Amino acid sequence: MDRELISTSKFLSLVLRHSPEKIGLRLDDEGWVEIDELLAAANRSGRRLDRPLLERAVRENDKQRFAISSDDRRIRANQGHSLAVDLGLQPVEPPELLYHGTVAKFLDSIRTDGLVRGTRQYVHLSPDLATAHRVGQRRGQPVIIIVEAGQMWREGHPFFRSDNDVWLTDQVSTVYLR
Ligand code: HQG
Repeated sequence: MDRELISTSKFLSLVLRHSPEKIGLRLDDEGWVEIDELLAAANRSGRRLDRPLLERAVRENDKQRFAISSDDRRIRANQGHSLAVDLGLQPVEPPELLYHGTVAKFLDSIRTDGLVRGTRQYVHLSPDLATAHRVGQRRGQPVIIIVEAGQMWREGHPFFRSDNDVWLTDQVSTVYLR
């Protein structure tokens, strides 16, 4: 992604995951917003954004963070929300192991409390080591935690997979961490 797309992706993440009210928007219960309304609100707030740029930011997004509705009128974030939105995801059996990228300074707390979702709606888990590595790297030297997701599932913990292949669950107790 070039700089303009990265900046646009960050703006869309802020508005579509966390703080739509910052530009005077409201998401519907499923996290969608009308694209025309989003463009108008963005421009009113001083953000230059038009439909072609928005479409590039969705299409060329490195993590496919956003989705446009099938009628081309609405947009939402695929995951990462702190707002309570219903993504309509059905529980799905995860692979035996999933991965969580973090940094050393959180480990003591994670060993005590397990993985907690913090401000986000879910704990986010990666399907492979390389992805978890990239997630951890956002905060410094990455540390990877292995999650016994299959065992969790068999013991009744729901898992969801977002449209961009991020695994989501409510929390991970220490007994499932390696
Ligand atoms: C840590 C990005 C202390 C956790 C990524 C993480 C992902 C604890 C941080 C997505 C803890 C939360 C989510 C505990 C967890 N004590 N710290 N008990 N349990 N933590 O950003 O998973 O680029 O909310 O390890 O790629 O890092 O935004 O979650 O370090 O997919 O699309 O608390 O966000 O995607 O941080 O990242 P975050 P995350 P995007």
